[in-house]
Amino acid sequence: MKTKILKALKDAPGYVSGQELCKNLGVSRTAVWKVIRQLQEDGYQIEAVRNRGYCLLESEDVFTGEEIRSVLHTRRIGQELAFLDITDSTNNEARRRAEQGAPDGTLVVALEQTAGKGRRGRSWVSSGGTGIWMSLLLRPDIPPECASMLTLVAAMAVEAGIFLVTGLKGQIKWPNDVILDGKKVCGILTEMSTEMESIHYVIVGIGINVGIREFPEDLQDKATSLILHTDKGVNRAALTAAVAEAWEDYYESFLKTLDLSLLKEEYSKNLVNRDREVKVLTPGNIYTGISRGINERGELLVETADGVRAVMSGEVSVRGIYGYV
Ligand code: BT5
Repeated sequence: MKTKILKALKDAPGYVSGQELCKNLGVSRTAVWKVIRQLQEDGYQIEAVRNRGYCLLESEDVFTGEEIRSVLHTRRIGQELAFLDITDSTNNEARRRAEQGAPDGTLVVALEQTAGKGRRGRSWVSSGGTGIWMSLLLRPDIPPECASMLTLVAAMAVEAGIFLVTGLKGQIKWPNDVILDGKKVCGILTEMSTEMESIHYVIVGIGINVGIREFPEDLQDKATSLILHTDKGVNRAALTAAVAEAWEDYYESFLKTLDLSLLKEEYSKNLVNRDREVKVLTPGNIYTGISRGINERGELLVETADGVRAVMSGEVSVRGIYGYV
């Protein structure tokens, strides 16, 4: 009912009468009034005027499950949505839900993570109310070796979502970062559970720094957040919805070919180090070359003196010659 009332308020050009809400939803005036109170507590500014009804005033950045639902236009992602005030990691929460049978497309979002994860046991700074910490639960019918490409698909969706909502033009650092002005604004962690040769489920975890103004010292040189690049506020619900919507479009292209044939050109165009010299760090070897974009399997093509090498993600890091990017 909360979502329905919020939607009615949003859709109305001015006031919506309490009576009308009661009639349309088949509930009492007190029930409507209670929901209005809850919405006000969530941060919505709702004006209540005798004989006219309720009117939703412009609200800055209300970040709740209801708000996401009210702006989300997806076919699958987020139709099942869990919005939590706090959790250890949205990837862990999505995994727990997956084990309980949560459907494909389930979206888990949290205001705060107490144990946000990066790749290979690294941690992800995700303090309360400063970012979008979200995980998509997918149950795709694809071979396990294709799953790492979903990280690249997610990076494209984040880059597109950020541009749509803020006008800021990010770039992608292969394979899993979105970069703004040379620093990391988003990281992606894809995890999966396999059964024999097939995928049981995949979890794509996305962390977008929105309102962090100061980072821990060791991250100051390489991390940034959206608020540091715009003087307008960033609406987190709108951005969550935009990323989910962009994800669906890119994912559909991926599913057509089970690779990145249809996406590699756009991905490569947005690559931060395209046609520049990069350093490839593998466990036993470091070499340099020119980054030339990705191939259809999502491998980074690096042109070296001995020819073009296709670098697989995994144990590899790629750095610019002069620093992180
Ligand atoms: C990543 O790993 O970039 C993946 C981050 C995924 C986070 C999301 S949040 C929602 C979901 N739930 C989770 O628990 N995780 C996902 P990696 O490439 O390994 O980068 C990790 C490194 O980035 C750390 O070692 C730090 O150096 C740096 N870092 C940590 N927190 C950061 C932040 N908030 N912004 C930018 N850089 C950060």
